[in-house]
Amino acid sequence: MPGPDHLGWPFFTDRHRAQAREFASFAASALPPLLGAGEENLDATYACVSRIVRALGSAGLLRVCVPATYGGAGDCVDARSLCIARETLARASGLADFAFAMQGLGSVPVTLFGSEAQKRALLPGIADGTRIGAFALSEPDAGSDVGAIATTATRDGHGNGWRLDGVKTWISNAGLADSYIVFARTGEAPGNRGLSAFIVDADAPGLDASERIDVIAPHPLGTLRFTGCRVAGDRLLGAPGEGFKIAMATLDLFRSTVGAAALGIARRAFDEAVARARERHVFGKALATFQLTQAKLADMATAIDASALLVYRAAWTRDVVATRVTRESSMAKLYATESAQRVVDSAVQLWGGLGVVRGTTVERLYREVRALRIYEGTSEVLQLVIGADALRRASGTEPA
Ligand code: COS
Repeated sequence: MPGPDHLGWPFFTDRHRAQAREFASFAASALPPLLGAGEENLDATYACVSRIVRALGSAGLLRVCVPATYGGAGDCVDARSLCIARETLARASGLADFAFAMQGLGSVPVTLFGSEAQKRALLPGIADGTRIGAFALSEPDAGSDVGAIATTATRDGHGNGWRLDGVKTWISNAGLADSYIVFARTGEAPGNRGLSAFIVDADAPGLDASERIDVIAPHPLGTLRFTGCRVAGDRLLGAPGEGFKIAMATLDLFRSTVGAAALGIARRAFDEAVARARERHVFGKALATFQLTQAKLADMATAIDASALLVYRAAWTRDVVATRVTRESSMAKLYATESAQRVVDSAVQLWGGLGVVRGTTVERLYREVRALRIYEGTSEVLQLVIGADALRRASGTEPA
């Protein structure tokens, strides 16, 4: 896999370029034997993700998810490193990207808001791949509308513990994770302001994580049911009522990385399209010689570069300027995922009938890219966020 040219852009340091090489080398040599029949059935998919997490951990590649003090790589979690990792892994395998991403999403709330004891308990295992993480925000009636969360956390009357009741769904790594970051209503105020976050161990009494959801690009996904689930008082993350802020700050970081995964998928689709256009002959000449093909490739290449600019602008801004990047990460995810969908669709079109045959790479990419426009903020929610920000800026009331 050739090194992407964009690593020469001024957003990156030599450390990022070295990381990109490490992830590319893992994707090229260690990953293929781990994938096996990962899509054959859900048991195989779950087993495959476990294998990938352990291997990423053993190779030291999960260290970028965690600060150095707790077994990680840098002083703090670096958005550009996460984006490079996801771009590189997604280019090779959606499942590998997923396995990596969840280690970050399932631990960054602790990195950003956890107590020293919580960080020491959770983060080293995330960094070495011996502990699998998960992030449980969505519910059957609360996905985009976080303020509608109905899962409750009430004081359990025993010491300072809590009792969780409710249902979380669309939870990646449900049934596989060792612990979940769970958002629940503690009721300090209505809506967004009455939520709190908890670290809940997989074996907590009253937690059922057995229900799986089978999606078009299989990955470990399921529903969590909490019935009088006991959580100790020291598992509250941050302060009561801070849950919405914790969720949004985590998503500010991870939305750029979803854009990066989309970028990796788009790059792979582009490679496949170019290869097909050069090999395939129609009307007596290579598909690549037709101007219509070249126009398609031009649109794909331009969309890829524009996505890369938005993704790494957001990541660089978070790392270097260190401001809130709600707007930048929303733009990066919105643009990169929407355009990756079009790039993959064009690649399928260039592959013709073979493009929809189960088992071809572009067919897999077509299934893998779709969910990215939905999870961690639908395209429509991101449009709302960007639009509201634009209006605030115009009226001079933008957030600090
Ligand atoms: N970091 C820190 N604080 C943040 C924040 C962030 N990124 N985003 C919002 N906040 C704070 C705000 O500053 C505000 O605090 P004050 O009330 O003290 O001013 C508070 O949180 C509420 O913010 P806001 O008014 O912007 O929230 P909205 O109710 O308008 O947010 C949307 C609505 C739709 C934007 C939000 O619920 C959202 O992003 N939903 C999508 C969630 C999602 O991605 N779901 C997918 C499942 S996760 S896999």
